[in-house]
Amino acid sequence: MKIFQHVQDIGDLRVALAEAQEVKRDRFQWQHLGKNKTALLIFFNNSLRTRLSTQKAAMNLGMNVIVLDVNQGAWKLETERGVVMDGDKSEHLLEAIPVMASYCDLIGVRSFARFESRQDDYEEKILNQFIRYSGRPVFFMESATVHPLQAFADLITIAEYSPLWSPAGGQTESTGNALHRGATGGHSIKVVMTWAPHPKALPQAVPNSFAEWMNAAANLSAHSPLFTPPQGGAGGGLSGGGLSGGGLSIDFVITHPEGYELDPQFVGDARVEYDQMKAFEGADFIYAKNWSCPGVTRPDDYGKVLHDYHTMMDWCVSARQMAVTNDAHFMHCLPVRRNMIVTDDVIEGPRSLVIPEAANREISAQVVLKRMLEAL
Ligand code: SN0
Repeated sequence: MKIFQHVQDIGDLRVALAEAQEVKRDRFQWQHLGKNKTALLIFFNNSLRTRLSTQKAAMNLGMNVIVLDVNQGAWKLETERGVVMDGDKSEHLLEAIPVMASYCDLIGVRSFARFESRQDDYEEKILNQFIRYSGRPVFFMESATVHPLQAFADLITIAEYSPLWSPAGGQTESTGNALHRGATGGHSIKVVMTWAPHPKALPQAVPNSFAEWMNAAANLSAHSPLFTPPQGGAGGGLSGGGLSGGGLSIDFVITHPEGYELDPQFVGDARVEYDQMKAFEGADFIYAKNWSCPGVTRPDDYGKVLHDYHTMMDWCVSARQMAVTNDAHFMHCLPVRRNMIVTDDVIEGPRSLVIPEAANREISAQVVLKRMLEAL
């Protein structure tokens, strides 16, 4: 793997999920791969999980890690060509990238949407410069439009907490939900991504990637079982047997107020439902996230918060909405603002998965770094 940006970069999701379980079984078995190799993690924005989990994943693989917080001690970087650099920016990204690349073997970059121009953000101007000028494999650690390490961890988490899936050291049947009968004769799970209020304008990267990965998983599972639970529990991995009923399929629904329509390239064939309560009915997984206006149906409002959040508080996920679900699990990528996105009781409740979901960030990062090391 040379670039990790979109779901297709990881290849067959069933293989990737099996590899994730293999990592969980013994995360230190590939230390030879990373020996004398260096990962450089570059942050233009804040991070807790991405920084720690990616660093840990690289260390599990025997790598050295260098972390650079561009805004804390590095020269301020100019990103545009043709600018007379007489302001506060001392260095150009076009020199900084090849220099940084000369000290490492793999590069991870975090650079959020700037909301200055929808076109610049959706063209991935910054990350594409790293791809073009570094000559190194580049993995996206939340770019302007995607957060694939999060979405992969989310998929791993959904697989583990789905009915009948019992990976090594993970969940057992008893924690799963009651089963629905799916259209294909197997069992289906309903996954609902819901917008929730927030005081600030947040990027669309997390919902974009979650939608992209869920659609890919749903499409795959419509044709053949996506999750084939490992038999006997202990082994994990590809050799697992299938479910007699044909495995699990995914019914994916997105709910948000009008104006927050996500980019069609990510929404794909997902069902969009503007009535949050209706969307929640019978759900097995609730995935909450705020995002600012994607500028799809309201181009002039790109990157804006569309309404005073005080008027949107009925979208905050609470016991009221959870009551109409199929005893759904609650998920959020974190950091989460309590009693804006979700109430204390729901996030602290027995169906909340936010901690195992965050723990799976180490696993998704390790699968990605392992694939990149194997391709060096
Ligand atoms: C980021 C986002 O994309 O929404 C990172 C999530 C992984 N979240 C924030 O910037 C939250 C900031 C805040 O003040 O709540």
